[in-house]
Amino acid sequence: MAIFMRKSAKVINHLKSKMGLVGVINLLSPSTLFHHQDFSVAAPIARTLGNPDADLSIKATLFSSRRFKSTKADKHLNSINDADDNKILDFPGGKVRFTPEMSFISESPEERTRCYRVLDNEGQLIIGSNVIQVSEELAVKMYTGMIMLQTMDTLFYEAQRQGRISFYLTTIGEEAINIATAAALTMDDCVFPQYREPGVLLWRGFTLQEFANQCFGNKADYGKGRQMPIHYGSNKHNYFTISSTIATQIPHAVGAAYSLKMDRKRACAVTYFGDGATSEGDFHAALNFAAVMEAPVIFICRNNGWAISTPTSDQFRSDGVVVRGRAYGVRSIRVDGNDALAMYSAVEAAREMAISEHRPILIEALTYRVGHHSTSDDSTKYRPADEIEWWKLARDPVSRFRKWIESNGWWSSEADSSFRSSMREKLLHAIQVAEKVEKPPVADMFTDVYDLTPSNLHEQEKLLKETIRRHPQDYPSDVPS
Ligand SMILES: Cc1ncc(C[n+]2csc(CCOP(=O)(O)OP(=O)(O)O)c2C)c(N)n1
Ligand SMILES: [Mg+2]
Repeated sequence: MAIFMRKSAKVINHLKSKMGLVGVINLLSPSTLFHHQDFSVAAPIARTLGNPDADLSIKATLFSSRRFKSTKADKHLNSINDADDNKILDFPGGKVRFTPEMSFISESPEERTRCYRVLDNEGQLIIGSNVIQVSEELAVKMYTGMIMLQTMDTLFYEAQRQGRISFYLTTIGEEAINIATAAALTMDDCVFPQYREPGVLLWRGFTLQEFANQCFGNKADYGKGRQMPIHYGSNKHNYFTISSTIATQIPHAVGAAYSLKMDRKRACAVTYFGDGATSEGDFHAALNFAAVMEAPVIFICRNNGWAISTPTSDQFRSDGVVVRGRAYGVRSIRVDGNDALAMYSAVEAAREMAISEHRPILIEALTYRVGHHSTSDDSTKYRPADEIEWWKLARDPVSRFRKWIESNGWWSSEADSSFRSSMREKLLHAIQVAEKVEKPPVADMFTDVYDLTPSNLHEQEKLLKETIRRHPQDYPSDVPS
């Protein structure tokens, strides 16, 4: 910063009339400029220069020049003064050492990346663990959050089986990833979910009634019944609406993260996705984009072993997802996704790094999809029942966390059964209310995209209404026109 000020003092007066602020900023080394604290210095200088759009032009200039910065790989080589062209290739992307050895990089590491966990199978804290302290109040809130999620899964799943809602998809086995990651974030962090993360929205305060309204697609649903059940979204909770099209949310999160950085917010974007989503081009583009633009985004991959009926062995040949981070220059960690305390600690640390260091972080959470993919699937057709049973019983994240809070004296069997039954009652009530609320009118299907509805949509609306009139038996009678 001292260099910045000295350079500025000498050159600013000279350049003031000729180039304006943009020119001055571009002369400076990007590494000096892009630390968080540097913005506060650059802005007043710009104002002194009499630039009315100072804040705006600084932001635009700072972030656009950053694109051309080279990678930081091998700092040691960069510090070597010896310009021996026979030993080192001074490549535009950074210096590279020559070698006479013809050595291919192995396709697999000698040891698979280890998995960070802090609670053992019996819910005991592993001695020497690197863990972030959790208070009794937060731990109990996390546990009860997981119970609420289980209750939602049980009752909505039953409602689908009874034909009361058209579709559902559970998070069974992935409760810890849902709740513990949400607990480590703040409301200013923008969430870009896939579809198996309703627990994040639940943690943020979306009510049981709001969940039920969406699943029943009634008039109170924010999407006006235009999406299938479980496609939640809430502006108020900074939770972007779910899109079933796999992986589309991942680049969106990077763009949002970049915007948060430009606005100098102390917040990050967080995106969730499954192992299957990593086969989409969007995943790769997003990681690369985030690394180059140094966007404060946390990528949380729920590697649950399956993408509907496709096992991970048919999905990728790398050591899972965590190793992709290094390929793109993204710091990464593999975590036991069934250990709520480890997930909480990893996300809290990731958030701090993402925001204060302006960098993306990739977290691969190893877990298992205990339920069927959705109510349209029967997973016993393609995977052994004992595999499901083992994960359901021996590796259940909720009972592991319960053992830990009970061993701390923070929870009891009595508290457990009374909480579960009161949750069940509240949700049953919400379901009954949601079911009775009127459906949105058919006309709503054709609004909210265009400012002025185009003629082809008018035609489609007319045609649909005529068809309903001619074939009333094929359409629900409780939907107003
Ligand atoms: C672009 C796209 N391709 C295919 C599908 C069909 N599809 C829906 S879910 C899914 C599996 C996704 O698996 P994963 O990302 O591992 O998430 P999980 O369901 O295991 O949580 C597929 C292939 C889709 N919705 N979108
Ligand atoms: Mg999966």
